[in-house]
Amino acid sequence: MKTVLVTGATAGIGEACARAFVEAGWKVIATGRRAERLEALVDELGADRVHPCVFDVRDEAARNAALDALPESFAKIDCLVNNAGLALGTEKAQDADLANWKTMIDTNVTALVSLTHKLLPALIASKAVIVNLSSVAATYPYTGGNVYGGSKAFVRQFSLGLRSDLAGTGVRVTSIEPGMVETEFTLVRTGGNQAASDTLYAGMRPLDGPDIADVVLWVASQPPHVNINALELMPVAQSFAGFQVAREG
Ligand code: NDP
Ligand code: 8X3
Repeated sequence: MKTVLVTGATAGIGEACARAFVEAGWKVIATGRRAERLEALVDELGADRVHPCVFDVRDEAARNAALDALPESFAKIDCLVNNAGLALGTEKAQDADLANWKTMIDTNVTALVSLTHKLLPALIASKAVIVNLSSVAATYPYTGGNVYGGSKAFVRQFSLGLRSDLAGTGVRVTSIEPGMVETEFTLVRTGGNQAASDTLYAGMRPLDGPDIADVVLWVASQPPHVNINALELMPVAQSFAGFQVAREG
């Protein structure tokens, strides 16, 4: 039975990935800060199939301690899903809170590369699949996307660079780049504003966690000679807007 490590499995896309992989016959190492949600996943899916790891991905000591303490039955990792991440704020750069910018970079960039670096020897040994959650925001800028989009552009380019470095190892790397997915993402981004989240997704059908989990599982289930480099997806109801022009006078 194969094992996947999913960061940010307490909500949204990561939680859906945990369920989808278990249903497909995998074991899951599920990480996140909210211990009670990970325990609920263990209760639901079984302690033989889910190993909970409670840590803040930005906390190097806690992260390394949890990874060093994986039980034998979860120690060989066949797939890493770097999913934990967030956006904070929708303000223009000139109005943004620098602390929010630093939190996004610490979580979406620094923690992701640190966890990946720690696991790389094991991932090479098992010829694993690495799936990184980027975003359409990596490619298409929008007002207020500033550092969030920049962090996801990093994730996309880091994924492609990893592919290059890992040539010949059998390790595969994929950047998944979704548009609007209704999860706790907007609640987190707006500091807990449920009305703002509801308004964003009102009157249209967004993607949901299971939609993305299906794609992640499909990527991880390809035969060993197939690498999906990058995969961008959106709800049908979401598409592209034009450039803006700041006119004088
Ligand atoms: P959710 O807010 O629903 O879930 C985010 C997950 O990340 C939670 O499990 C949370 O766990 C975890 N997480 C966040 N910060 C930390 C931290 N410091 N330490 C540990 N875990 C952390 O959002 P989504 O499921 O939507 O987002 C998942 C990924 O998908 C993110 O990288 C996001 O950027 C990306 N994405 C989302 C899109 C969307 O529209 N929703 C579109 C494109 C990409 P906990 O709080 O328990 O620690
Ligand atoms: C999340 C999608 O469009 O809100 O990455 O940036 S978007």
